[in-house]
Amino acid sequence: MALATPYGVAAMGKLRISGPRTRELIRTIFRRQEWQARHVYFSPFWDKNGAKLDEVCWFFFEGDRSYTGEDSLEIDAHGNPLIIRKMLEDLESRGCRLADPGEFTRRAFLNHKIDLCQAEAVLDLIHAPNDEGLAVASEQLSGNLSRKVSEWYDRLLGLLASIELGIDFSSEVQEESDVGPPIEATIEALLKEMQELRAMQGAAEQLRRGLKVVLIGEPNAGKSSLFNHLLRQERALVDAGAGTTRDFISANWVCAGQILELVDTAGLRDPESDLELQGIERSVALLEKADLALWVVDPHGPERISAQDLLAHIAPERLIRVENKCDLGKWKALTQMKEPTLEAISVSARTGEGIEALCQRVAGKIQSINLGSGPSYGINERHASILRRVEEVLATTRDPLRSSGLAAECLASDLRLALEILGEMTNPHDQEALLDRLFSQFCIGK
Ligand SMILES: Nc1nc2c(ncn2[C@@H]2O[C@H](COP(=O)(O)OP(=O)(O)OP(=O)(O)O)[C@@H](O)[C@H]2O)c(=O)[nH]1
Ligand SMILES: [Mg+2]
Repeated sequence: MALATPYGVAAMGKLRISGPRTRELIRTIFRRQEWQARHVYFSPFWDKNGAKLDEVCWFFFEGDRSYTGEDSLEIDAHGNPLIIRKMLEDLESRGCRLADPGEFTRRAFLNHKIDLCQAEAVLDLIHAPNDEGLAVASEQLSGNLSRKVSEWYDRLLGLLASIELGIDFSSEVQEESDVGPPIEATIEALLKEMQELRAMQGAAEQLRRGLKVVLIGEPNAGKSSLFNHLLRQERALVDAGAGTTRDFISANWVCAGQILELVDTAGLRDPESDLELQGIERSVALLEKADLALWVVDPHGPERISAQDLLAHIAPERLIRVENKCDLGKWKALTQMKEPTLEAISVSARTGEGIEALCQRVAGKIQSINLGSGPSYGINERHASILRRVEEVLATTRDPLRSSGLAAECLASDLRLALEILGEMTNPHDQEALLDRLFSQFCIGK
């Protein structure tokens, strides 16, 4: 059992229960002997001592139609943490146990409701920071990667079967005998497709991570003020003295329909202490990792940093010059800027002027940086490593095939090995350790 919604005051709190004793619980908690699966019921939740804890909606899923593959019960209670706690305590006293993180999905996998690629997609779906990430995860949950793997599996199996049946697979014979493309061509095609999918890993990882937007600039330019304004909360310390921010701070910033990681950094200048130097080094390291940097400038003061200084660490299309404190008057016209090629925008972190335009500019930049790079499969490190191993086996098979030919037994044994490795995509060997690692990243209740 678990609370599937966040703990705290809310309109509703959803409890999930899964396991063979679910029906028995329904009989005692709801005092009902008959009910239909997947129908909603509204009734009191009676605790073990006969007290009514709440009036709830509940529905039952029979094993073969549930998320976990076991009899399951969902209870929608009023979202008061006191009610939720009492219910959980009561369920515990009736022999239920709190679920581990991801345990419902783990059971779904162990009961063959989903394969491992789909279980990974559940995690991606819950954490996707943008629409594209949601779309890729949703496709994977509905089985696009599993289908691709199963198609490769069938093609390899077909090759193996033809070899084991003793079919001559030399090119000339194949052309005449109409038993499919020559084996070398099939292996070549498989290798190409696998490499193409594997190449999507970088873009897929980026989708999972979300984009990092870093605020950078000289001390006192107003980076922390802008950080707070964009987040709509007083998150970072702001002060009239220079060198206020020492260590970087990051927070989720919802902009342009995406969850971005916004990072406030220590101001760049000649450091006055070792501690400040460390902070500045971190700022530069963050700039190098940034998907986008907002270079915050106070145009009313002397500018000691030039665009060239920053462009040594980040590409120009990823840098926006933000001229802050425009409420004090635009002292330098944008056209008189030292770096006319760099995009600039005028804002005030104090009054909010120009912030909307800044958000739109950020959204446009993100679109143009990412355009066309969207992966169609949510390839992760595990998938890539399996594909790499399969490709190695297939490549060692293909090379002698090209030159001198390969004995049928060797070819068959290579193909069997490739099949075994590929099978790990959806159904891994060393299950326990791998599942522990995967499901520990889930929330409780999923
Ligand atoms: N008038 C005006 N003052 C601002 C604006 N933004 C920031 N300030 C002021 O500028 C000073 C420095 O602001 P911070 O946000 O701490 O600047 P910072 O860039 O984070 O500085 P460090 O952390 O020292 O690098 C504070 O006194 C702010 O109130 C603005 O848009 N207009
Ligand atoms: Mg600061």
